[in-house]
Amino acid sequence: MRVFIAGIDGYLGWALAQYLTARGHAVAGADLFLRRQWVEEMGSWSATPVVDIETRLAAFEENFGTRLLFRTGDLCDYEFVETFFKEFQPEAIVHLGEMPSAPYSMQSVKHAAFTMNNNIVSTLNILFAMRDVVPDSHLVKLGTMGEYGTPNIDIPEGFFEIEYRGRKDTLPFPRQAGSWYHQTKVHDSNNVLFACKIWGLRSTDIMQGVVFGTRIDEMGDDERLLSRFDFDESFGTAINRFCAMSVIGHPLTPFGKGNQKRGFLPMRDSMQCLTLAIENPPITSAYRVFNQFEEVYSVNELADKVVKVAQELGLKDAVVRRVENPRKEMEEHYYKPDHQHLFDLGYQPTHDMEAELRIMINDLVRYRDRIEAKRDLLIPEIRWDGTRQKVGFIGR
Ligand code: USQ
Repeated sequence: MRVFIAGIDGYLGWALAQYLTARGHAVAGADLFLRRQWVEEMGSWSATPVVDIETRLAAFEENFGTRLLFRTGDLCDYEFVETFFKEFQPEAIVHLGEMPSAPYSMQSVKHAAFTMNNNIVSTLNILFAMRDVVPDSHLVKLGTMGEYGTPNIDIPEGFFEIEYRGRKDTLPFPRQAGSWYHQTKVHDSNNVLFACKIWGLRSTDIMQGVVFGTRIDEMGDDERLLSRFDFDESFGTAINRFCAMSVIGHPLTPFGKGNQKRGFLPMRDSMQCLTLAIENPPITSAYRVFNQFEEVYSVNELADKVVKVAQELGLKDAVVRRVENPRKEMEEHYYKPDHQHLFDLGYQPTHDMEAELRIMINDLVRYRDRIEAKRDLLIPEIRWDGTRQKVGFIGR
């Protein structure tokens, strides 16, 4: 299948290009290297060294025996998207090309507006280019479990049946996003659903949980193929940050009570699930929603797991110390999202989180100096109330 990846230089995009190519798909992709710039703006860098795109592409060709069709360009530029689609004629389009960080979007009106524009317009351009160039292709759009928030009832996969004043309907489940970034994903979902309705497009909206991991097997021993691995407060996700902290003896930092729950999945499961969605498109025009995560954990449970594995690996300074929560979010809540659709397609979860953590921590020990050099960035300072000040320790 011809698969176009928007955001192919990013954390997931670069891994997905390898995963799909290894399975015989023809992959093309675009990127403007904004992720590299945003992390630099935060004063940080990836723990794993990220080589320039030419070196990445050369490594890809050496390892996979085929050259990626890559173009540098802005998904907010309609002409760029349309021209690329005309040239490549994708059968599947995976949209990973968005600004993915909640804290980054919460910094200022400039950052919130940039995130809104970048994410919503890029998706809109892809939808219009699909309509006009490749109407039979299938959009696999990366949304987020964070669109739902943490309601006090079970979370279905996108839609739910409701009866109100004696009448019944199936409607999109209410969204309660917790950051300007997460709000962009809600707006995207509305736009994708609408485009499917009016133009008969096919789309899978992936409500993905928090991803963790340094690698997938396809990367082998070639350092140039490794994913980027961010650990700063904006672009590092919770488990990834905890693993980075454990290797330099920095306390792991659950926010607030640490009982907030999320769905998590290792990068290798994210690849498996995205590929299942790509290889099993809806037959006819449809907007379908997959909740994509492996298991639900609280942040405290994760921190404890990371400490356990780190200590087993000889990192005796790994400890947990909760910090003030810079976000506005529920720290204790009900959380029960459904996730059946991917299992129906054959998803086999990795399950062994400790094995994954061992791989990650071993990888990161090699790059300890790069994490140590940015130690000062581990304690967050971007607060949801608009102020900016490092949070303090509050617990064990
Ligand atoms: N958290 C801590 N300590 C930390 C970092 C985070 O307790 O040092 C907490 C946060 O307060 C939050 C949870 O861990 O309750 C998850 O935070 P996160 O930074 O790992 O993830 P989040 O901001 O939700 O965003 C990440 C990705 C985003 C994706 C989302 C999926 O950056 O692109 O959409 O995960 S989900 O969380 O399911 O919405």
